[in-house]
Amino acid sequence: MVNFSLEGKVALVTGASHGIGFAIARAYAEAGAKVCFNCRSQEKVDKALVDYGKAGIRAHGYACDVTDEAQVETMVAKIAKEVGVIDILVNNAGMIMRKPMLEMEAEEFRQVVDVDLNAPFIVSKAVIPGMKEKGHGKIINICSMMSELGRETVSAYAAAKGGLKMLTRNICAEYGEFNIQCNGIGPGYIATPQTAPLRERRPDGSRHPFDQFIVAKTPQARWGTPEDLMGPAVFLASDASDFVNGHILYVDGGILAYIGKQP
Ligand code: NAP
Ligand code: GCO
Repeated sequence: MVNFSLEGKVALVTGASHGIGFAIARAYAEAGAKVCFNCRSQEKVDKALVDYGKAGIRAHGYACDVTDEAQVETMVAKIAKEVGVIDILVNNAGMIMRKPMLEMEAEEFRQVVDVDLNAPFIVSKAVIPGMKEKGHGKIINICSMMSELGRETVSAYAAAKGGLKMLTRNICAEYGEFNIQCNGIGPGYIATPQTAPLRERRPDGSRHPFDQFIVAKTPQARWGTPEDLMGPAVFLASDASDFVNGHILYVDGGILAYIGKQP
């Protein structure tokens, strides 16, 4: 029988105080995993722990800036001591800055790349030794439509998410022989705080032009929800995907397959 269970596995989902990360962590708990998450402040960790509790999940929360190698190494060691050696890592923490390149400072570009690309390298590098020792591991990088497509004002984010697609393939290449599978999930446009500005109603109550654009570009004619990502995330974390490696699974309602509705 195909095994989708995560019973007895230790999962770390970064940046999972809410949004996509929270939904993936919830799915993992429901599939039997021990769930760990981080965000940047203890205050946000404490608030998220209440939210996990309300969802019936006993999560383990850690304050950790994923761009800080020392903090990441400390967090991974604490998890190993308090919960167990990590079997499943989801590099979910991310940020976006929407500005035309000519208005973006180089430091701002670096900041986005630091969170969206350097941090998945740092966290993966911290957890792979434990996975090698255990003889198995699952790494899932949260990529994006921008891993494949450009769009005005998101140069740093697209560069980082494109790089994250290739980091995914490189981890597959280097650690596949140790029974570590590294894949990506490429969400389409998902209704979370990150995309709230793109869905805000106009003062006259009409829908945001970008909201209308995305619905026209999506064959399923709707924004995705964090819940749409739960099943794909469980699949890629489970034994059912043991021979899937270096793959980016797009969960986008068909956007990448579609030229867009004729106006
Ligand atoms: P979100 O609402 O912006 O949440 C981002 C999370 O990342 C927050 O919990 C934040 O934690 C955490 N984070 C940011 N920088 C961090 C750092 N330096 N260290 C630790 N945690 C950090 O994002 P979302 O919409 O749920 O998206 C989650 C992931 O999916 C991101 O990688 C995003 O790029 C990707 N994605 C989103 C969409 C979409 O349409 N929403 C589509 C494709 C891909 P704090 O609580 O500390 O701020
Ligand atoms: C944007 C959006 C997108 C989504 C997502 C799409 O400004 O275009 O924020 O980048 O976040 O990455 O897959």
